[in-house]
Amino acid sequence: MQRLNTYHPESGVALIMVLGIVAIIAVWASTAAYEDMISVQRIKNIQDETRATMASESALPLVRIVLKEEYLISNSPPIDALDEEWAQDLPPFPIDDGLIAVQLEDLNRYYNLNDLVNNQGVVQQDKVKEVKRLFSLLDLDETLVDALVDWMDNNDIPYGVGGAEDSSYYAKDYKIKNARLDSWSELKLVQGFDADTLQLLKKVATVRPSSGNTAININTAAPLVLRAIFPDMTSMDEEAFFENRPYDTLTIALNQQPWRQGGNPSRLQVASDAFMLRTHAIFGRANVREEYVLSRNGPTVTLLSRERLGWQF
Ligand SMILES: [Ca+2]
Ligand SMILES: [Ca+2]
Repeated sequence: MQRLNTYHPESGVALIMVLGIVAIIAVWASTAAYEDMISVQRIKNIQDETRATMASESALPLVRIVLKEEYLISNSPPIDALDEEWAQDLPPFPIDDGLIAVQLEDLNRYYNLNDLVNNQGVVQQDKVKEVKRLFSLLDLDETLVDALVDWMDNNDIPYGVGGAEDSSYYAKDYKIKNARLDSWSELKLVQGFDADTLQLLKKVATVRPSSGNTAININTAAPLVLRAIFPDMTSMDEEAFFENRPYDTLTIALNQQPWRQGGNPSRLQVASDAFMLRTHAIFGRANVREEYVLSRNGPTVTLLSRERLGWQF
């Protein structure tokens, strides 16, 4: 009679090996499935990011057409004002299964901080006075302007009481620039310019290529900008001036305004020649925000710069 349950050590080893192999296969299978899932998600993310970038880019030709048309139908001489079509807020609109938001504003409403120095990198005292007034109107420390002047001016001599030349940046992993700003985000590198300062400043100032005397459009000028240029202009004067916008000519706008004394109107205009296009495209988990700076010369619109503000998955 054959005995049941006879112990065979070889079959025990075989069983352990089989169990081991099964376990390894199970781990491999779950890892492979996980990696497949990651790969699929990665491809999906890349697709979403590409579609978001393309959606952002598609706003550019559209805005070129709007700006060109606006110029062609405008008065002669042309004016740009806040009641015109290009200046209206648009709600975000869907494209396929994504969403794009577009905002267009002229940059001539803001004070160009690059005007603080001239094309040779020498400080312009009249502009420093204006920018300090702007800081003061915003309740910001006006000695910050000294550090900004030093960031841009071509010498190593600290300017004013808040001056900060290269020696102030020894602890940083970058050196002082001694040249004009290339972008708004560069301001973060300047001593004393924290996030709160930039947030306030963004309401009145911009950073763009400068001739040293960047034009400001009185028809779109942001609150406080004209008051920085005209020290005698009160908040009530500003309110009254804004109520009567748009103005067809500077002569009409400034005629018999008592506050025009003491200010320099040489850079004021009634039209704009630079625009900022902001886009925000959302596709799946891709979130693309970009800023395009455009210049307009007559009906010709040229892209000056493009900056990606960040995206996330
Ligand atoms: Ca200096
Ligand atoms: Ca300097």
